[in-house]
Amino acid sequence: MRLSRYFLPTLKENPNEAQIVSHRLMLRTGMIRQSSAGIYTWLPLGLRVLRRIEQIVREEQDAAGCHELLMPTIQPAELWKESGRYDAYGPEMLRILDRHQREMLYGPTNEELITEIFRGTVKSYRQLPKLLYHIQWKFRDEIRPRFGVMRGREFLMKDSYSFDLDQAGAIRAYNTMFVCYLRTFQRMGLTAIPMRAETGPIGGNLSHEFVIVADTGESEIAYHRDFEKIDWIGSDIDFEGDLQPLVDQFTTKYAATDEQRDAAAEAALGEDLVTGRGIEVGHIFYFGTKYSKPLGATVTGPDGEPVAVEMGSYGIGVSRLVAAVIEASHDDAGIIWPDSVAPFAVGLINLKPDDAASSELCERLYTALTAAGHEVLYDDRAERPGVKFSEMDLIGLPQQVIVGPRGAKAGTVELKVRRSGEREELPVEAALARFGA
Ligand code: P5A
Repeated sequence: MRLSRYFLPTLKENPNEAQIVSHRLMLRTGMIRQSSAGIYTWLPLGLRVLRRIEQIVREEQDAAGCHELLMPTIQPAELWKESGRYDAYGPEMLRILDRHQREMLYGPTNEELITEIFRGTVKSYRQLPKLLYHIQWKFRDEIRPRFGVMRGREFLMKDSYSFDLDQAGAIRAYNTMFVCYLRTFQRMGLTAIPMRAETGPIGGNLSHEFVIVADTGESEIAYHRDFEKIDWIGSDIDFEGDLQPLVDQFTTKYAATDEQRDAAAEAALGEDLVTGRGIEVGHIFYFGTKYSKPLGATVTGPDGEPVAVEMGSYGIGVSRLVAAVIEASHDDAGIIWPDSVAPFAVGLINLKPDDAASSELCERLYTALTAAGHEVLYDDRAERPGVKFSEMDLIGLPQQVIVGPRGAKAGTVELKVRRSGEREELPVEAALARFGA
């Protein structure tokens, strides 16, 4: 991508309305624009990151045996009256009348809708278990939308739903998602700590929040140091096998929110206790028959009798994760994207586009890197070098390739690693070899 043709409306100054670093950096780098309170447009750079995060979430859901579908954003109120949540959800729900005066709503979550789909299609226990998910926009009329996409009113969620014949099956599904979540966040370079949680308006009696550690997190947390070993969950998980022992390794370790903290347990941990702040990026629930009973989602069991199916739901804040990754990975100069979610892998800086040798070399590098499968953002603009350096650091691409007239003449380029700041001058061929090009 040539920066001269791209749409990257960066801001020189820190926007006043942004109180936390991710919100500030997302506005400054031209990733998002506010449309109204808690509602944002995703500009090209932001959308790239959102899509990459979404894709990691999707791949890990698929690997866990979850099947993707896409439910609508607008739902009929009747279903929510059937479950009893229409009134219970209160003013957070955006209620809409269509032209026939029918009551509709913009979905804040989809338990009712998926249960309706299930009850109309699955009739026998032989068709179980089922795990379904979608990645769709939600609307919650939050009383205090704030911190940009961290707590928006419109936000992108991945929500999965499990259907099982009995509680043992439902717990298996819960464990599958539990492990799947650890893998998902790990791929984004995040340490996600599962914490016992309240079930709130979703319901049920078993629930975990997945919280990542960041100084600017909304809530205080305390946990066992072992949670920082994020690679203690391998990539070769057998989702068909018994995941309970693995889940137990996590759930038996100390992890507590502010309200749950236990002074005695913490004293016992001694050096192993870590305190910090956390951001909730995922939340899973087992709620049994809370929706299947009132909505009549039953299957014929092995003995021929109807059984209300056992359900759970499992959410990931996809748009929130974009901000959460930034909270966890930035410095004074700007964002530092982990490779797995970076909007482009390489930033190519042409320090003097009106120098023929520099521009020729840049074109060659751009073509070769792209051909080797790297996404390159090429700063070909006629801007001062200082502006180019600081903007490239600000948007935080993992690798930079810097070309100036002196190097172009000598056949060398400079490589810079954004995270460490390490710089190295190399012959062009050696630099290309680093990228497998
Ligand atoms: C689980 C999936 C649910 O809604 N129903 C379907 C269940 N859970 S939840 O905890 O309420 O939300 C799941 C995740 O969505 C993110 N999230 C938000 N992100 C941005 N802005 C918001 N206002 C917002 N509200 C929830 C969180 O990451 C949460 O864990």
